[in-house]
Amino acid sequence: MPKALRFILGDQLSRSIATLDGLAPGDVVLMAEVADETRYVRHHKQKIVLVLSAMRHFAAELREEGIAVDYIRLDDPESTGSFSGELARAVARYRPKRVVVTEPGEWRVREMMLGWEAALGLPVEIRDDDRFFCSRAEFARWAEGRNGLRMEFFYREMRRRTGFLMEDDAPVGGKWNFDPENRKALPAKFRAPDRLRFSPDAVTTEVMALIEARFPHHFGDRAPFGWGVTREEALAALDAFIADCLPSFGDYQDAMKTGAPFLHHATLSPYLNLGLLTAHEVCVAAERAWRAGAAPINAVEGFIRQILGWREFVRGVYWLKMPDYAETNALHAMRPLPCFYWSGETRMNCLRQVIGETKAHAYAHHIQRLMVTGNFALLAGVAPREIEEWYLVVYADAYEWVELPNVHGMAIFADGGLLASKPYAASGAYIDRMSDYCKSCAYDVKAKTGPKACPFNYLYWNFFMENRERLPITPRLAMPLKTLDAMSAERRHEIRRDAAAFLGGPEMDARPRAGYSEEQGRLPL
Ligand code: FAD
Ligand code: DLZ
Ligand code: SF4
Repeated sequence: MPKALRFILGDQLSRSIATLDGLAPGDVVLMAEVADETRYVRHHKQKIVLVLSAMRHFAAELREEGIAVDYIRLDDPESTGSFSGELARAVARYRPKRVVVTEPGEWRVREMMLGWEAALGLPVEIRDDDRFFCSRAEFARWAEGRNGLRMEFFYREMRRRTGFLMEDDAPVGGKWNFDPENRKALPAKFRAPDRLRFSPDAVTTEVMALIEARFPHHFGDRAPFGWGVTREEALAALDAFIADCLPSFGDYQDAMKTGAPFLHHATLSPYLNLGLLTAHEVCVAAERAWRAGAAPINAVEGFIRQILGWREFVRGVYWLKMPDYAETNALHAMRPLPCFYWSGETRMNCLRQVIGETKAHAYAHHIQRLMVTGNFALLAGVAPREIEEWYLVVYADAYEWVELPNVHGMAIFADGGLLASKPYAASGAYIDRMSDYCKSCAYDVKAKTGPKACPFNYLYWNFFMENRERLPITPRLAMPLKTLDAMSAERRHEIRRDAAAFLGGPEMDARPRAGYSEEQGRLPL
């Protein structure tokens, strides 16, 4: 009889996971591919392949160490299809004295976990997930008594606490934030760095065939699949990023270019979120590059801020505010998600490019997510649940703890300003400045109204007219609101007219089109 049954979930693939602390001879590790997790949303095919292949490799590595692993595969005919069901079956098989788990990344799974002790009739120890710099309790203490939660202040606290990029008690280079030096447009003759991609091995190829057979209608292309599925590959991806991309990461952080989906971005989020890399080792590698003179401070500070700041901050907000957080809808957004989010078929070239790359790679970088697909959903007033589900489906790195605050709070302002001080609303001019998309678009980015005008232009002003009373009073919105107030009645009328025509027109069709199967969309299971 094992003393402990240790249950490791699909995004807990770290050898240092708390579940394995104190592992003793005779203990059994349980891992389970379960149907419920593969379809609680219709994940991108590459996301499921990545998770299941990484799980299989992780189990094999534990076994090589001599650890007893009971691994349930998706096609196991006896499988109950759920975490709770598979744990109950394993408890019946092994009759352990206790179950050990680490807290999960999603509220819905935590609710499940809290019921296990009573359902199984034995102790279930839920351990803190110590792979983060800031525990849930520490974040709650930091947030207590604060009027607004602002990432920048949290980040400074984390820099002090961890010592990253600090000299004594001061930030290196004399500033906390080097963003003013970042975010340049790409030079005309720019060539994106070559990126390390991984060929599917036998395990991944087997999972790809399984996923194609079981989920042929899920969103996204199954191939080419270039993600790493082991810790060794994730470490190679980290090394390649530090050497080839980090030096220019800051400069081109906000740039977008047709045919260059990854640019200088890390593409490490799927590995971080699965547990194949730790946030700590990624930040250490970046700081080491700066100290060795291999990358400038604006790049390294900008990169570390994303991980030590934003990633920890959104997780803190998620656990502090759930479950009510997901229910807020501060801007009363009610529109269904247009069909083109699934098909990519739209005349708006920026959206067509970003959705196309998302289908091809289960990836888009931050500015594409925030300022193209997110910005459009914000301006068009897409209902929070509809757009949140899309983001949870389509990206290889999407788990609710990180997806929800980024979409609900940052992209669509549905939390009314808890996470961001103002909505990230932008007109076509921003997209034109940061990308080459507008040059090949059916719409004219310079035209403000009329049938050829870029929809982002009139939707932007329509957004401020529609939401003026719901927006926070902040100096950061002073400029657009001043311009709006000075706008003539005639121009306001034109904007409202064009916005209404567009929002009621064919681009916004939310019904599946001819040749576009309902199965491909987010429609109920
Ligand atoms: P880089 O740009 O190279 O950044 C480095 C690392 O910083 C990332 O790997 C990531 O771990 C971290 N990071 C950067 N920004 C954020 C952020 N805002 N929140 C959390 N971590 C951050 N990230 C996810 O991991 N999962 C999601 O489901 C997700 N959904 C998003 C939805 C929207 C609408 C927006 C605006 C952002 C979302 N992000 C999400 C954050 C960010 O866009 C991705 O982490 C990033 O694009 C991943 O690519 P990268 O590894 O190349 O990142
Ligand atoms: C995302 C995912 C998928 C697609 N499949 C599995 C699975 O079969 N088994 C598993 O343990 N985990 C899977 N996951 C990751 C879980 O959804 C994730 O652990 C929870 O959402 C908690 O964050
Ligand atoms: Fe997008 Fe407008 Fe530019 Fe077209 S013109 S690519 S719709 S921003």
